[in-house]
Amino acid sequence: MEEVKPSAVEDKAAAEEAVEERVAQEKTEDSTAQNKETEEREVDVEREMEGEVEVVTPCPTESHGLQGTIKGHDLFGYVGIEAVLDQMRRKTMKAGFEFNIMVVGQSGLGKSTLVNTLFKSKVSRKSCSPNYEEKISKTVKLQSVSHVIEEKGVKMKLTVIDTPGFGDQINNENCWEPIVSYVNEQYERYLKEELYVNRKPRIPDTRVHCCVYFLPATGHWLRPIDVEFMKRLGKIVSIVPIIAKADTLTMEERQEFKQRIRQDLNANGIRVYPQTEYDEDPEDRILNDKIRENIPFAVVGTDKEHQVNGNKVLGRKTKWGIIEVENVAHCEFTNLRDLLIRSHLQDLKDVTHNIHYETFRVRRLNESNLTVHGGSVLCAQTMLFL
Ligand SMILES: Nc1nc2c(ncn2[C@@H]2O[C@H](COP(=O)(O)OP(=O)(O)OP(=O)(O)O)[C@@H](O)[C@H]2O)c(=O)[nH]1
Ligand SMILES: [Mg+2]
Repeated sequence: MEEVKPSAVEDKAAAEEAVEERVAQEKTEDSTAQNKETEEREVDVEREMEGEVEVVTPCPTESHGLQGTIKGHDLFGYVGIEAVLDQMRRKTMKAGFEFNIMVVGQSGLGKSTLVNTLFKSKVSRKSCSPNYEEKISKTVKLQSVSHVIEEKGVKMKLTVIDTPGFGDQINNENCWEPIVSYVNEQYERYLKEELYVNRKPRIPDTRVHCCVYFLPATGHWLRPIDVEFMKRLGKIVSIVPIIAKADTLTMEERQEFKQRIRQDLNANGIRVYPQTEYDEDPEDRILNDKIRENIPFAVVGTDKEHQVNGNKVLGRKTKWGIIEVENVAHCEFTNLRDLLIRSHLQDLKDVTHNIHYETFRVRRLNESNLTVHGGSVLCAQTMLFL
């Protein structure tokens, strides 16, 4: 049996005591450190509240002075930038917007009917009214009628500028002149408003955003009056040529006529909307190329509804059946409506402002020998009023 020496027992007891002492000391040190840390954190919070400490949030991308794009997945959480679209939508809905459309073509080509079909309301008065007083004169005299159309809370002030009498005279020489003058007068008006020192928060916009030119469905080619009109007006306004009363042509005649018109437009250097040079990006180009390949749209207008297979459709009833205006197999009315309202309305306004009005503005300011440096804008305004 092994003998336990007293000294060994004493040693063990002493060692155990030392361990216990060290653990106790460590515990005390730990709690002191914890207390210190807590105290320090409290001081930080206090200083932060007093604005003394700058809290720096780590940045996911270092830009080093270069412009970078921080995409949604790089953000720490939802910021809400996309809500700006709702804000813009709400503002536009409150303020509404203006759209001014001009219709040009010989009497009886269906201008009023087509505008009423486009906006599904009586926005253009038909001239074949039995009331003599209401009969429109047969000289080129421009008439503009405005209506506020509201759909799903969005208000649009639509102005239809009619040109009764265009091309109706025996001598149609210079019959486009009143129309050119009207378009330029609206630019002039806008320019004057822009040059005021105290401008209106919103300048009333009477500029022609689109000119729909009605070609009679002759099946031949462009007439000299069509060429002359579109050549001149194409430089100052967005022109959309259409074949009116297309129900009078067979499908083959329609295709041939369209082809011939496109050739004539090219041969005469006529610029119609949408112009290739104003396409903003490749996506725009693809969409607009499809439109360009298909112009002028062969359309049919009506203000009557008929029953077809139990559904009410806009159409023209003949002895042989109903020509459905909104049926793509019957005519290209929906292509025209899509272009003017559903896909390109804002672009038509942008092209008017950024291209046509801008060209006019530069020319007018140059003509008046004006500069727009600093205070000389006032001088521009004074001179334009003289
Ligand atoms: N076949 C056919 N007739 C149409 C079409 N659109 C209109 N019409 C008819 O053509 C006639 C003249 O239509 P309007 O819309 O008054 O023609 P407009 O060009 O406004 O005539 P003005 O105001 O005199 O310049 C009316 O009897 C219409 O019903 C169409 O697409 N096809
Ligand atoms: Mg009319």
